Amino acid sequence: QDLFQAPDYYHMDDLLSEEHILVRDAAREWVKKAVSPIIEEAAQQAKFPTSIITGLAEIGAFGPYIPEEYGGAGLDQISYGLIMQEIERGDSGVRSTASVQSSLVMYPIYNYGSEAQKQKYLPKLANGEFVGCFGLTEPDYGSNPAGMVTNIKDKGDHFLLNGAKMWISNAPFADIAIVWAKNEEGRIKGVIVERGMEGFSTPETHNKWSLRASATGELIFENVKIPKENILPNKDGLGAPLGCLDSARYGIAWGAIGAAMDCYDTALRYAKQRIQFDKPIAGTQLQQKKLAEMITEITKAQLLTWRLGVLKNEGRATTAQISMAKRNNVDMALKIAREARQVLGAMGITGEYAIMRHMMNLESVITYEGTHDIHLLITGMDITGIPAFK
Ligand code: TGC
Ligand code: FAD
Repeated sequence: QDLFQAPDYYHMDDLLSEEHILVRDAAREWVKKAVSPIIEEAAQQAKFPTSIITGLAEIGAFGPYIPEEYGGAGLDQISYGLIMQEIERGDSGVRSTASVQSSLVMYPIYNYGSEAQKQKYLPKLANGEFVGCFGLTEPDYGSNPAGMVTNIKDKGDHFLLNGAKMWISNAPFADIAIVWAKNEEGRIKGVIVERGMEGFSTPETHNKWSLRASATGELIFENVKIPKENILPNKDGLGAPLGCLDSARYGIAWGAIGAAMDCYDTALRYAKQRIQFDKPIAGTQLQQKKLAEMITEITKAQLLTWRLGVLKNEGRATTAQISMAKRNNVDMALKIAREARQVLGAMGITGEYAIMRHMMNLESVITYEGTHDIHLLITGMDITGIPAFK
């Protein structure tokens, strides 16, 4: 049974509108009903639970901020964040699916696509009929996507796409892929690749110890014929995929709070019930230190992220501000997961509780969408004006 009680130490709910609370509570209820009962088995079996796709669409997790005329939920950025928080409370892999679909597939089509592309893809992505993926990372270019070698060549009435992407969430079953590739001038373009195109394959990556309920794979392109109308016409250059990452990283900042909340809530309940030396372990100073530090860090992250949401709604959130929140919150959640696991003793290593699954998932979350180091370097560049990457 899912007993989750969300911590709200500083009355953050007072800062939310009625709509935010309605959207958040609907997502919370859906996670309790549809994710919590099945997610442990899906993770143990390393199988993406396809049954959740319709529910994700119903709670507005596919394109929360995409206008309703294209099938999106037409919500603001705080509602988007709250949905991600609730989903990641269930599992980071499920949140990954929603993040990729919304911010890495629908976002570029909505912001850089033609009207025909928006009409063709957005409503089907919003209702879950189509699932998409986003190919930026390559075997030799992870933190440095500017070096990518995947390329398109103009053949008159079409392009030919060649290359490979690696570590791509949703790749094994995605209906479409937003792929970033260089043209003959070395300019990065966004390409919509559809499953079934000749020369396009998506082998699955096996043996992960992290994000086991999310399917990860490669995207391989061998002379794939791309119709010219499948190129995103309205933005090119590295800034195009980086713009999508801003939106996804913002959602992850919220999502990580959800995972942290779940670990804290579980550890608190367990510590109050677990008797050792004739008293609850929650009554010992050592366990109180762990729990008190957890709620302090969650509260700080909630305040940081809510403020970021306000800035995002006003169109003022910068890439560097988003990096700070992604980096801080994922690191915070991972540390809380490790501490919470210890509070549970041996029980903490079993699938009876979600903590170890959260901990292992967060090892991917701290690496993808820009590693912990890269986000620190983005802050460093922002405050000094000097990029230290190169
Ligand atoms: P740099 O020279 O700084 O910038 C290149 C061009 O981009 C522009 N730009 C932006 N535009 C829009 N939004 C942003 N946030 C932008 N940031 C930069 C910039 O103005 C420039 O424009 P132009 O016109 O002059 O070309 O680029 P750099 O090569 O020095 O790289 C900077 C760095 C290291 C920060 C960047 O490469 C980076 O963020 N690397 C990390 C890679 C990464 O995060 N990959 C994520 C892959 S996707 C993923 O992990 C999905 S996981 C999904 C899930 O399951 O949830
Ligand atoms: P590298 O870039 O090789 O980094 C290795 C180490 O070196 C890291 O610790 C890094 O911080 C450090 N490092 C790198 N450069 C510097 C520097 N200049 N200074 C100091 N340290 C540095 N990508 C997609 O495009 N789409 C997806 O859907 C997607 N999903 C993913 C799902 C999972 C489960 C995982 C694990 C990854 C996914 N990724 C995806 C890839 C992810 O974005 C990359 O793994 C990430 O950007 C890091 O690249 P890398 O793994 O090649 O590490």
